[in-house]
Amino acid sequence: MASGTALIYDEAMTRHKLLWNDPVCDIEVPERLSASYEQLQRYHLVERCVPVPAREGSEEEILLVHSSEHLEVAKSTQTMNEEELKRISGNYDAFFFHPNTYHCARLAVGAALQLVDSVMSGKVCNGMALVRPPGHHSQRNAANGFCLFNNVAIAAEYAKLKYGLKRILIVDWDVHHGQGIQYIFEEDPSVLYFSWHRYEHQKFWPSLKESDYDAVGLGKGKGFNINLPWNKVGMGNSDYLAAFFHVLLPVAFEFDPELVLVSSGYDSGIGDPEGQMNATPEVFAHLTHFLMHLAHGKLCVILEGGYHLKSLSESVCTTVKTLLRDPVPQLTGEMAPCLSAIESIQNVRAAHKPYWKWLMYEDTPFLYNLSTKSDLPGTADTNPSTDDEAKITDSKETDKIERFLESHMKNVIFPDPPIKTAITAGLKASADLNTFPVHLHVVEEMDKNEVKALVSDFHPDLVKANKTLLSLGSTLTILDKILKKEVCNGIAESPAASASVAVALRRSLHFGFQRMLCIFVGDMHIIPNTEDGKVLVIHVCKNEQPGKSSSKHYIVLNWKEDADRNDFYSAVLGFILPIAYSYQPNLIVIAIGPNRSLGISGISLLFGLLQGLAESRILAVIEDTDINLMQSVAKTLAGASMPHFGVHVPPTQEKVNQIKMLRKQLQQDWKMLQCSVNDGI
Ligand code: Q9C
Ligand code: ZN
Repeated sequence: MASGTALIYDEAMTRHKLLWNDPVCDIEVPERLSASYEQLQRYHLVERCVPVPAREGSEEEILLVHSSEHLEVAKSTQTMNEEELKRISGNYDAFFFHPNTYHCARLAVGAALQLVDSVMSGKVCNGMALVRPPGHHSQRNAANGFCLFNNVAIAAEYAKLKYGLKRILIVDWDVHHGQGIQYIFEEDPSVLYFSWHRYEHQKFWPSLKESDYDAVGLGKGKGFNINLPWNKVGMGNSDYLAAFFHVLLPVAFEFDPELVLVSSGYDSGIGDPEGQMNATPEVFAHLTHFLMHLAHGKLCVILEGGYHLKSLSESVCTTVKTLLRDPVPQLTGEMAPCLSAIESIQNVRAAHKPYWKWLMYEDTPFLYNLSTKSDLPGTADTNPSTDDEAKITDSKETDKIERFLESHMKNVIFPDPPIKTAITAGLKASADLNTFPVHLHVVEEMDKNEVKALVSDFHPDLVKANKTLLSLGSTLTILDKILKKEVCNGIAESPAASASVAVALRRSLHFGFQRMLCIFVGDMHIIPNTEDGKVLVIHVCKNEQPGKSSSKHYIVLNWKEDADRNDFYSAVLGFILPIAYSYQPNLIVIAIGPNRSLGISGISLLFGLLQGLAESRILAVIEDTDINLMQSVAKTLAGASMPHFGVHVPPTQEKVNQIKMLRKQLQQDWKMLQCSVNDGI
């Protein structure tokens, strides 16, 4: 299984620039590329990546997407003088030619293809290409919106042709609609295109009817074009996460792509003069982390827009850091999507209900009367986001944003990469992890008397149960490594998981942790904790727990998964992750007990996705000794490879209803659960 992250950068792509005055185009500057690369150098990320050279895309490759007329026009600009360049640029909406433009655009195409080749050949697992000019607006026969050739669309066609791929996902998180990509794949069910974009009821460029949520694709391609229009500016971290939880990720898991391409524009980040959004650089780490769980981790990130140099380059860095599997930085501020975002999410879910099984039983009606519809254009500065960062944004004051980012990023990028996993020697041997090319930290079990001394502080009653006491050894040693930040995460075996967890929680509380998320999978007698609010319990169990129903800090999720029915992903994405992100834990404990109701792939997915939280601090306590389970959890936590999470099947109507009811009951407390405005707001 491939590991490693490719980085493609060629200084030659800075040689395309605007030669005359044009206030529309003057933000697309060469420094976008050089500043991003320099920031990667400063964080010592360049040296951790596999350098891959760019190359010129061939004419044949460009013709996979574009007309020969378009290619010839582009080619002819190489020898033009400034006057001719200016005249021909005027034929397009927001584009400028320079004598070097054609060469740079061919390098941008070739860089994207080199990245696809590096990932598909197994040379690396994922990677990023820093390219100019960008691509997603360009069309078969036209340059548009700073784009000449559609780098990402060509990469998708190339991957289909050269590697015979049948399913490619394109995620376009640029703040503009990549209408070029939409047009190219509109009728193609083998390419699923997702784009969110500033829309403001069609007031925002490119102001197209077909950028709205009801453009779902054409003919055989129906359902494979997903537009999520933002009708207000100021969208922030929680709005973007809600879009992933409630729209993109469930569809993407059902689609099961073989390769994921990102049209990676950072004009959707804070400070950008075009986007006027509020998302901070860390959010891109989370978005990247989620996408790494698809297509066995085969992820190609290709630069599009991004015009605030500081915001752009910091976001590029959080993306690359995540591709390299460093811990994902914690988000700050209240986690709750704004009303306008929820309305957009509800509408796109309603539009796609006919095409995706996961939505089949959801009753999400269209909202015809949007609360934001009456907004006058230009009053856009009112900030709908509830993020506490929101206050910072004032579109004009980019210096202020620069200073904000300067101090903000100091708290975000922490110097102790990469993820290290603690296990005991016995576990390492029994799960056959010896040939495991990752950072395993083998620990000695704690001495029995030491355990006794520790436990008597917290749970004197447990000291009497000698057998239980013995089993706490590995849990406590591993927890201590996590608390002392010697490792990120770890796996403990314990024949008495729930007792081990109770002790671990008390110890972590004592250590100063304020919010601990504790997920129990299987039949376990959960020892109740007294410190309400500091522990959030989610119990995933086969059978109803008599006398227990869900409350704010104790959530019961009855879930029965047969061996051949992998439907837990819908509960993870639509329920557990939103709650976990609302809570923002600083430690996660996952206990796997007997008679568990989930398959190995469901459990691994849980571990994988929750790693985005609590700076990846996860303690796994596993009661049964299923070697395959141990191995899979160890691999997921240590990030050796992206395990295959199995083929995902849509949930039954019964399960959908169950989640819907829980969502209704809990969304007041856990706001990231909201995906429609009718139920309960
Ligand atoms: N009044 C990318 O981010 N704005 N392109 C045109 C016309 C063009 C953005 C405004 C913005 C293009 C790749
Ligand atoms: Zn853009």
